[in-house]
Amino acid sequence: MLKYVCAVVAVAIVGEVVAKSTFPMPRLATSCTTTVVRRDIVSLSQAEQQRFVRVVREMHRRGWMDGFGSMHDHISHQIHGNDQFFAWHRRFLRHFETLMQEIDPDVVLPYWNWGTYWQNPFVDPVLSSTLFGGNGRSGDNCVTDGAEARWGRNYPTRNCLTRKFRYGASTGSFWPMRAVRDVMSSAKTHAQFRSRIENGAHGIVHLGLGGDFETMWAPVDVLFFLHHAMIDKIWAEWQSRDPQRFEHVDGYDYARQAITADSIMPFYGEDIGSTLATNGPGYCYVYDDLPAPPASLKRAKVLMAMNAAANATGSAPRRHPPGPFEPAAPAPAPGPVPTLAEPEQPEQPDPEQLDPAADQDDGDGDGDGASEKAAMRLYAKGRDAVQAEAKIVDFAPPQPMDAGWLRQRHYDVDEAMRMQQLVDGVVAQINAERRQNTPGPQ
Ligand SMILES: [Cu+2]
Repeated sequence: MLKYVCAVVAVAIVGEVVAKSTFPMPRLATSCTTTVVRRDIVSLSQAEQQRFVRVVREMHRRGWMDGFGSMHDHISHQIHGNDQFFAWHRRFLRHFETLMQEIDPDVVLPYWNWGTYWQNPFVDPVLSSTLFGGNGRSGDNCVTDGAEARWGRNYPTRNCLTRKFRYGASTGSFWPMRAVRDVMSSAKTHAQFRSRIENGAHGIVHLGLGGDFETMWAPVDVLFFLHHAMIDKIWAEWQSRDPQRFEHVDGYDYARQAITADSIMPFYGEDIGSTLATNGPGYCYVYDDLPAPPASLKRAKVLMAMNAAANATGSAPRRHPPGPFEPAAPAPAPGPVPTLAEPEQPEQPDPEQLDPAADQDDGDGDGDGASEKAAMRLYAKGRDAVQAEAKIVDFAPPQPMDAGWLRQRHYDVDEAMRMQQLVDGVVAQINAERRQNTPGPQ
């Protein structure tokens, strides 16, 4: 009984918070007029990158990033640490992408392939001032370079957008794709795959960037959507290995109820089955280096009919549990978003900064302790610099995620430890191969 009362109070509080940061929630289309390709952001032309940045700056100006951060935070326990994770985030990304396309219909959400520079994210162009900027500045952790330089946020408090790298100047290592693909091969069920990815490759990026990025309102940072597009792509690749995975899911929701493709996603009120094919109705995208899901999925056809019927009657989307969030109609005037300085004009990308060989070693990290300093020096050297010195220095695996941090954010500590062992093993293998000068896939 007490639990029930608490839930009602929580919904009332949520309703108030969201009322301050409403943003549009367009219904998804019932069919695809075109199917777009989501690409690695570093493979976009400079003009395409600038166009994307213009759109997300406009979304920020309208207060929509606060809306995404608030929404994700308020239902965080329903969408993490259980098997709604992949489907719900796919829907959330599509929500973001449809709002992007309201501003510029030709812009597509790119992904951040953190696997490219997993052993040295410090030199990743995505974290450079050309794209999404790096660490927050010392003192207040405000992001001051890149597309989101001097951005403010209104959720959960009025503040600047922050990042606080895990080791001072360095995020620490992320997961090599080889370890991700080991998980793809070993996980046979959706629930296994979800748990291993969420508690491994996914979590380490949130923890490594720190600041707002390691909180449940992380979607105030556009980079959240690029990171989760990578997670979504990893799910899509695992799905592509067995056509059954485009039609069925298994596992449990936060209330330990078994989930199926008919289960309803929190907030959106749509069934999980509607998310399973990225090229299905309402989603209409594929990834640049993955095969498109087969066109003749039974499920997609059923959904198309269901959505068409819902649109024809104009009925509101179903909700489960009673959704605290209402679509904004019409969109309210956005509240003032604090900024640290005058908004900046989009910068001309510096081709130098996109050069993977560019060595940005500052060599004097400000982390605590000698071992951290040593680790940071290693990260900062970078793969290319190391090779230029013609001697092999071992890559560092990602450092274990702190158990307290994991628990607080609905992660599974035991699974995270198993994933740590897996990635340690893969990185050891990569290092052994490099020492033998017989590099394998990374
Ligand atoms: Cu999330």
